Amino acid sequence: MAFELPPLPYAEDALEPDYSARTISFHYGKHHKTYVDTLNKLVAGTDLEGQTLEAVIMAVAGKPDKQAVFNNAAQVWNHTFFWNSMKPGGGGAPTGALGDEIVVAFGSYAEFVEAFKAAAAGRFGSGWVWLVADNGDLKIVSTSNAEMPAAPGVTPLLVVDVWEHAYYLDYQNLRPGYAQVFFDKLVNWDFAAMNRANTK
Ligand code: MN3
Repeated sequence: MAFELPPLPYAEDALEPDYSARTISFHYGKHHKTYVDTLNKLVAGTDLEGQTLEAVIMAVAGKPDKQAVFNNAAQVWNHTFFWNSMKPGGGGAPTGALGDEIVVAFGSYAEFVEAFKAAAAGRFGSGWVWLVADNGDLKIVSTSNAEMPAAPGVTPLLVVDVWEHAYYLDYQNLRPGYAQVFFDKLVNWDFAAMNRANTK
């Protein structure tokens, strides 16, 4: 069975005005869809066909002759994770256990956001910035292009897409401003807290 573009967890205009329907129409409807379509073409007729997305990613990671498969499979996974990292009416400091952990790890929510913005600004070219649980410790990590945090004991909790296509229509070149709005208005802490709980 071919890979399918997962449904968006909200309507395309649900994050207006902070993340526009126009951006989502391209980012989800074109970019994310193209990764799915390309992946299906690349695995057709190979022993990867019919496997789960996660199994394909694990099977080809680190193999230079399978770089194109990895790039497209990882980008399918990363984008689905990104859509779930936002929600209508999101944003603001998290409450509960995850909120307490962020204060312990970063000093305050504001300091966490500043550190995340610095990681976003510091990612040269295209990539992703993640909040992860690293063997119990919360950390901010950034990855290049399609890469995801995959070290043993490292679990992604949420992600911000910092490819230009993720923010250029709404924020032009202002990547840190986009990251600020992500944490002020868009972030889905329920999703991050669920992912954190699953690591315990
Ligand atoms: Mn993207």
